[in-house]
Amino acid sequence: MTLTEIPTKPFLDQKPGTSGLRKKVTVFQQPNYVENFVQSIFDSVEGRQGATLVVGGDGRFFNREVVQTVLKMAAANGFARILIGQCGLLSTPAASCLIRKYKAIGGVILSASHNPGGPDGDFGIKFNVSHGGPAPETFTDAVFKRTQTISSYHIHRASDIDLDVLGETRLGSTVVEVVDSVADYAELMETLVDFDKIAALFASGFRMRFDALSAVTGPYAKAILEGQLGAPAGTVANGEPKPDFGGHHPDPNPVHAHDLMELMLGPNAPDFGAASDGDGDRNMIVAPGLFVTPSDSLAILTAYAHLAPGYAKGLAGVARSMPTSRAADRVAAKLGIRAFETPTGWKFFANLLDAGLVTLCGEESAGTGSNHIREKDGLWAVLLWLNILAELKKPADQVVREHWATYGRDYYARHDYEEIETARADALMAHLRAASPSLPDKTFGGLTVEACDDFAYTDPVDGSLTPQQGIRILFKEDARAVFRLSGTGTSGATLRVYLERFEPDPSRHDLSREDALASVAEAAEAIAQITTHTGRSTPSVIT
Ligand code: G16
Repeated sequence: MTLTEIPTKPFLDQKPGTSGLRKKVTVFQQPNYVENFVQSIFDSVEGRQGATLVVGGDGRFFNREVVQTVLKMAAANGFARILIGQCGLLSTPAASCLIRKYKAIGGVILSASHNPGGPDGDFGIKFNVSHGGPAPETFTDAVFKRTQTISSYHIHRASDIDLDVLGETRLGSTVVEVVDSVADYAELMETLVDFDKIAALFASGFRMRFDALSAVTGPYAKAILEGQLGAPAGTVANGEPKPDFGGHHPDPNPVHAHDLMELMLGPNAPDFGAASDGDGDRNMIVAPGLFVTPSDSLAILTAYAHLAPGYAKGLAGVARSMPTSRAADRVAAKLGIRAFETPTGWKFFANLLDAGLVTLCGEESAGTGSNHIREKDGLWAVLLWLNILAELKKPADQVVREHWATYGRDYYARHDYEEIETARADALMAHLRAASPSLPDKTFGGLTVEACDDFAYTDPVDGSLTPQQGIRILFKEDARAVFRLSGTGTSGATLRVYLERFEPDPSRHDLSREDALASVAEAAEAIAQITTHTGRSTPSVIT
């Protein structure tokens, strides 16, 4: 084994997005590409000499190869100890859990989250810092700067580590420990939700389907739901992680988790349905006959979290990303706790969680989490739902309907226009920004604009300002349209249009989402001229 310094040169033409570097697999396969990015990360980690590092990925195509590279480079860069999930697997929440529990300086997580996998799919690398959450902008900026000047990287020339066998080996003076990917995470879950109550629920005949979409959550869901909680074998569908996710697009929404939707909306629906994404941080909840929007799920968890042991003392507050519906705010107001609206991106929750200002947080993009780690956590959300259902002893769809009856219903939909030309997407946003000041009091699609702005966020903890996070248009009819460009796509631009309308009247809680939101969609089109700008008359995906 030899320690080598390999000359290289700058390689990145664009700043990484909200969740690290995400590109096509073929881009990552270019000579030195992975090595350059990993070295740029390591060069930016202050205090890495002698520190512990967590490494793992979601098992997608190229995971195993990149894990070996990261291990050999971490050893050559002075880390004293590396914890790597068995078979190179760690869900994003499990990685966050390990970083915190073993006081690691951070973790390298290999994932492109909900993006498709396989040789023609996507790959990604992100760095989470010592609190277990995504690196803040200051760190990612430093990494990007480094990618512009990099001239060499360090690597141990050694044979591959056996990732399948638990235990310790050495790379030079660095200890590499292959750890059980599930055990520490499962132990943490047991401190938060009542496993006995959930086990009793399953023992009473309660049935669920958890669709892991052939991604990383399968082993976690099988071990916890079927293993520890006694759910019948087969409760977890598509539970084997596959490099191409078995052809699934591992984004837990009604479009991509269509098998689960069909089952839950059909005559033989079990009592509860759930799905998770590529790296296990997102979740989808489906009641029999009823898709629960992520925004409603956050609101319902906020209302009932105190029923689970980890939250029995009540919540400090709740945070949601700006495009997430305002359903959680209504619950916070009733509970008398604080509610925060942050830009899209989990990293914005970290300061609020660290400062103890919030206990729960969530996003319309199917992320829900709490102060137990610093990432969103798909399986945790499912377990908290199960705990609540076990306590309330009511069917899941009844819980949702009663919630609407109490707080009103926030009809919600997201229209995505994928892979549009970046210049056209930028032109649409520029048009909106320019038009914004003249919109108030004008009527579109029967709705009158009350106010509009380009969302800017001042972090209440460190005072930092994050401008231009999306155009919010508020209508006098208690409706809202939000426009922003995705930060996680890998080709062209994705325009997201978020439509929302509040309905307090319970006799109008059974409209279809299309009907309820028709006027908001019409107003959004009239204001933004989506068809003209994108050349598309319909969205690529509606969730
Ligand atoms: C990432 C962030 C999330 C954020 C999402 C937004 O999710 O971690 O906090 O909501 O991106 O995606 P977009 O910019 O495409 O709307 P993930 O699950 O991809 O890591």
